[in-house]
Amino acid sequence: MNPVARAVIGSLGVLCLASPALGAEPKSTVSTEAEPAGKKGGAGKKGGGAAKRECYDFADLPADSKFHIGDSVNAKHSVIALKEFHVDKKQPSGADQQFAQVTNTKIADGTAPELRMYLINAQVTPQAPVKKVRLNFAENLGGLLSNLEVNGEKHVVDGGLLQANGKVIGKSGAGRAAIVVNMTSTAEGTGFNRGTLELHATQGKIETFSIGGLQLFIDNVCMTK
Ligand SMILES: [Ca+2]
Repeated sequence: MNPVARAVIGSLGVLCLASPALGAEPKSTVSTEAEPAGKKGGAGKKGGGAAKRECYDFADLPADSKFHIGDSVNAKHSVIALKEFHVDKKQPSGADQQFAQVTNTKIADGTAPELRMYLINAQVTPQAPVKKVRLNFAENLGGLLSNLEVNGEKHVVDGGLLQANGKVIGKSGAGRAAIVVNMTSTAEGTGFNRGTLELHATQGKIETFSIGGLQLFIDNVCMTK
């Protein structure tokens, strides 16, 4: 675990919010897998230097678990800290009801459960800095306002996460990352736009990243060292 993650845990002291079973590393919850074949030519190799992708799918958290600003979640390969959402760069939302909740749904096109966020940010600190991040998201058309952060550089994204596609963000001392957003389906009858968000380090590595929204679902948070 890197010092940043340790500091987060130490300062919050709520590593295992849900149950002691969180430490049991249920197999269904996390996975470590090789990058898809063709990317590095090393799929399936173990310990041979091939890039490993580690994913978290929220399956070890009890349904309906609710988290608020200041809480943190042990996500096996990372720590997820719940942080204040900003409506613009200098203005926190200040809402009373901001929360994140484990819901038994798959609105983000992942596997139930997933994490629903309402006016809150999930800041992910990988155990060790990573080169690439990929996650599923679904954003509610009723309020297309999002926050993104890489290595401490925060951005407010208005009009849907697709607006951030192609941007490069991140404090240069730690590293910067290019944002790649692919929309996989539109709101057609559901009220949600769905897609994947990727971060590709262009300089240094990704030490922290955040995503949040007015009403945003995320799942399958995958990271490649
Ligand atoms: Ca899931």
